Amino acid sequence: MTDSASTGAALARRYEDVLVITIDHPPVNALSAAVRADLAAAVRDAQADPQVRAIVLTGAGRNFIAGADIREFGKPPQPPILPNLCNQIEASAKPVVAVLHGAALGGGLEVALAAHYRVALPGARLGLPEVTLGLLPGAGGTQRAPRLMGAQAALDLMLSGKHLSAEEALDAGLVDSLASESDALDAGLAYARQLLALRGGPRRTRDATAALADKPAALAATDAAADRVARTSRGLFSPARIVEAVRAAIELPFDEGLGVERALFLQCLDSPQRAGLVHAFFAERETAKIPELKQARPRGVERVGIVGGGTMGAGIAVAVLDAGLPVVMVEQDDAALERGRARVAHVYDLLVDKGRMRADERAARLARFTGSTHYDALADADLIIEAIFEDMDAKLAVFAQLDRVAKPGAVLATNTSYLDVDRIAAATRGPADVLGLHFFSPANVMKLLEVVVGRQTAPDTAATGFEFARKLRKIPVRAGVCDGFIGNRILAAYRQAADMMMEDGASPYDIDAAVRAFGYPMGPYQMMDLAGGDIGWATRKRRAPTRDPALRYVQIADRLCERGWFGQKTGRGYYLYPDGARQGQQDPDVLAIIDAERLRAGVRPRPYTQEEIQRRYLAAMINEAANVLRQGIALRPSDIDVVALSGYGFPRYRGGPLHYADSVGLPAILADLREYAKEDPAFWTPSPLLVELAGAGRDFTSLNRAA
Ligand code: 3H9
Repeated sequence: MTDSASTGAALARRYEDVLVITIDHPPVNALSAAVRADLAAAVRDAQADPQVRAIVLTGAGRNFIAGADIREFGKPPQPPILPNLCNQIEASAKPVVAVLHGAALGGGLEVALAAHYRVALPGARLGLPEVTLGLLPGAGGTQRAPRLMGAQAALDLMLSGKHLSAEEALDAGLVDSLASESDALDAGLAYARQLLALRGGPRRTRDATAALADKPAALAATDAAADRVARTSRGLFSPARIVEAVRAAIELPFDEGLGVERALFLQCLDSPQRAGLVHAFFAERETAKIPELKQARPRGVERVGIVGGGTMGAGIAVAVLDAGLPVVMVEQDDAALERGRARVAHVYDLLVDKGRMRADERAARLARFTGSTHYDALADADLIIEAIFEDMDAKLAVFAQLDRVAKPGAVLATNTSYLDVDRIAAATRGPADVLGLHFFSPANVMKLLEVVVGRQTAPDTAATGFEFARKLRKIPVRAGVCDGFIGNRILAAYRQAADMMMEDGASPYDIDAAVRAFGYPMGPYQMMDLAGGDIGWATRKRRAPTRDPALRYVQIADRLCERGWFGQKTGRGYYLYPDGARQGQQDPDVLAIIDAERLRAGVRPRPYTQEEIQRRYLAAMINEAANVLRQGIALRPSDIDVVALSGYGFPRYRGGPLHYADSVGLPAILADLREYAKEDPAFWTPSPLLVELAGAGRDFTSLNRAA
């Protein structure tokens, strides 16, 4: 090292004839305006400095560069814009080597593709995940990636948003070499010195021709991708634009292709889908910021006990085993325990059969699993999760046992989806140690975890729930105690709205189609058929004595259940499933039952447009969400959005119900609710929070900022 010239966010330091530029912009070196300006200045200065013969680009901390600064989207662009910076790097007269470690994503990878050589360190993750934010790689990525890896592989990378390991990136042609050093500076200097020794000069990606040499094959790959996108992208805007940009890379000279990319990028940037997806990105990172984590440290969790080996218990066991923790499962008898063990093993068997897991990995996970029919086996557990059926008395009996056997300081959790966690906690001598951990089925797959904090739950117990979720790579959302917590409580409201529309004239098929057209993967009646009508039926029967008589009760679901039509598992529900078909067919008998119910209830059916179905469904959802927020059951609006997105199929590009409400405008939602309330004030009365916000000209986003 000889001298040093420091800028703010990009530090330039010369090591003899090699200038190392280190992006230093925590937490992830995102390419903010300051970073771009500093990087541009450092590259420019290097051209003029006769002592510099090569440039190494690297990132400080754990990552190279995680991409454009997502927080700048939607604000006026500040020069230099990233595509120009990439062109400037590529135009350097001195060779530029990018050393990739940690995340080299989006604009970060695009900077690397504009460099002349790329070296990846072990553990590096490379990707162009812009599609997950409603964008396309807009700094030359759609033009340079196909020139290095071919159209097919580039399309796969950009349309999936997946990350490649360093080895995969080498195989794909995205990087030139894997470093054996784990230090980015050493690796970069070694590569640059070798390059200079071999008299290697700039080698520009824009000039690479080999990967696109077979033009008919490249065009065929884009045609196939266009077909696939049309079939599978469910209303998403950016995937088709990505395909268009890659086609330009094949057909047009480089600079013209860049022009096409820029125009398409700006279209994506302006789209409401981009706003929804970026909202979802940040919302998912906000949920873990809870007051309890500021007040207390989580307790250590090394051993986990699970009571119950049914679908939920087994799914939770798999999630815990996958996180590298041991599990002891307790069931009431040997047969039930054996079924629980078999369910766990079955998940891994399927993965091995599909080639997604090696047999030795399966064996290692199962080796961490033990079972017992005695509660005493839980004496060592730091966290015990009860996952038995939804019956308060049965749960109270389990918690009485846990109270007896759990070691001091163990956290006791219930996986109930709606029962009163405070009542369960009160059955123990240590209610401060009790919380709810509401997993979603299949528990080893679904990302959402509602962490239910009861009246007496201690801060360190709540913090432990969040830390445990992090270990399991789940998205934890803090929920207060109420019937159904956040997700199921809001679900009950919009299902009720759907049922009322069904009795008033819309068929379940109309409602499902409208909800799918909004962007859900399936409608509420398809969902009920999939989950099994018997579960909801049992709940309704249990709740019948305490049902609010002022609320309308639609009995159509009960009529189907009385016939044993529980959905897919019985071959019919709202739909028919002949010969075990997964895709349901409309059932005239169901329509006849609905007609009979309308007669019985004295309802004269009327037609519903798709738009009206969607507006009522969403209005019910948003109104209940506002009540959930007002009562402090959710900490912030964006937490509710995350619950809907990651647990209930709300279309991600719409950002979640409350982001959607803001985009429609709260006065419009309120006007709908007031209109519907004329028919049925008990159900449709607007939430006082909604009235207040709309009256003050505010939106839900303003509450996010305040949270
Ligand atoms: C793009 O590049 C467009 C270009 O093609 C064209 C431009 C013209 N910006 O996730 P973490 C924050 S689009 C701003 O918890 P991890 C994040 O919010 C971009 N902030 O850490 C969080 O903040 P806080 C394409 C960002 O270790 C903190 O960093 N790139 C950005 O679990 C830590 O994040 C992507 O889509 C950003 N780009 O995971 C990559 N990224 O602490 C997006 C993160 O206040 N990022 N933050 O809550 C990721 O996938 C993950 O953050 C990463 C680290 C894997 C990097």
